[in-house]
Amino acid sequence: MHKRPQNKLNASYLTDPIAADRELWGRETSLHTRRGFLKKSGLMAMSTALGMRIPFAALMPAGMIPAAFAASNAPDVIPSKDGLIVLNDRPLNAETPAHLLNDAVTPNNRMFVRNNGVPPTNIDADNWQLSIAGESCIRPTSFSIADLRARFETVTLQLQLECGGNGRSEFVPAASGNQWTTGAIGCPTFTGVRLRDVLNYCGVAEDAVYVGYYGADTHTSGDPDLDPISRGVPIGKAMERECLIAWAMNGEDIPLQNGYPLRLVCAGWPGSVSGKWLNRLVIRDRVHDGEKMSPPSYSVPANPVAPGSRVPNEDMRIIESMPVKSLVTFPQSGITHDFRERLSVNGHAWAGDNQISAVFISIDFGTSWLPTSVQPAANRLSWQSWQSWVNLPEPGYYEIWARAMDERGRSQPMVVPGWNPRGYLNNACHRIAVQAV
Ligand SMILES: Nc1nc2c(c(=O)[nH]1)N[C@H]1C(S)=C(S)[C@@H](COP(=O)(O)O)O[C@H]1N2
Ligand SMILES: [Mo]
Repeated sequence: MHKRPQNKLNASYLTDPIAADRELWGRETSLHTRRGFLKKSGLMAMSTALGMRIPFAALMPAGMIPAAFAASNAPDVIPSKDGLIVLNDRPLNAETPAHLLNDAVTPNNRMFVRNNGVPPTNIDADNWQLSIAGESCIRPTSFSIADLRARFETVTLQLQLECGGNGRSEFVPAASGNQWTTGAIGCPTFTGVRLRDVLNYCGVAEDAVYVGYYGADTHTSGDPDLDPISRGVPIGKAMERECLIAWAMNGEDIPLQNGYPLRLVCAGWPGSVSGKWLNRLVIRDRVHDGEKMSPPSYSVPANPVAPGSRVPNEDMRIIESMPVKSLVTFPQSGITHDFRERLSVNGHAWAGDNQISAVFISIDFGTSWLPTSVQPAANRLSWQSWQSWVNLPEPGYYEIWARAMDERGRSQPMVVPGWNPRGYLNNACHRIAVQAV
């Protein structure tokens, strides 16, 4: 495999009109002259490039170019993964195009892969050991997977995992790291035992603060003394009923790239807290200090900063619950549709530790919003599916935008929110392109 070539028009241009301009027309034309309206020449140029009219063009916000231009290249191939886009092959990082996430429960072959190091090989699941230790562990113990099955109640839950850097590609100035667009999210079912049952069995001391994980993957440098990643969660999160030590995904062995044979699943928080190839947990009397646990990793400025700022580590906070977000998973961006027929639209929405209260869609660049019907979650920390339909009034270019709101009334921004040095937590509305004919 190879590194993907940069898309000529990558998603960051969606929010950088000058760069988009330069890329599209070979010069800086100033696409828009006043807030909310495209300059006529820019508008015509866009319509020409799209090859169709934009009926709601006057409503298109400044600083945006059509979502149609963000379509990605043909996917690379990863064994046992279907149509995922490889962002990096060493370590392997691959995301799922939105239209391949249409299932209510994400299939194993469509679950994104985010590796920080090199996965273990020659895994012997029958002899896999998980040790529980740490300063605040009263009875350090080691378990085989058979021990876990025998000693604790087995539970199956549908749980959303989203990388903290999902959406990073849209930040301007660009943040380094995998340039995820929208596909570092999935919501399969996981089967295993509750983390808290195992921790309680091993005895959680009064002074316990955090639970950290270690996995069997190795550092890309090959140095055996370095961990690729070792993160964790505060003890309060670890003790929630939904935190699992899982050996199955959708009723099958967890795929190798997703942590076979055992992984931690602490859903609703950055995916990085859900350790793969799990072989050791530590109950800590302090905030866990493993690799990528402290700022600037998986941290954002405690207070908003200007784009491009340098932020000292002491001014950063570790990310906890992920923000409200949604995807349009049907139709696929770029389709052609007969404008006389209504168009079904559906997708999913999730909100970290919280529930979704509503999802709205817009076909006029966010000027008006239509309600959708939102399904209840399978269980806490599972995404919720939504359905709706639209009528496109006349032939031309349209975008469908989705916007979710959580139970606390917080909704997604239409533009990329708070710039941060590492490019985390972009929960801007998902946009797809549709051509009505
Ligand atoms: N041992 C280990 N656990 C890990 C990682 C890793 O590289 N090694 N990556 C983390 C990150 S950053 C994310 S987003 C999720 C991704 O899970 P997935 O690859 O199953 O989608 O796993 C987390 N757990
Ligand atoms: Mo991640």
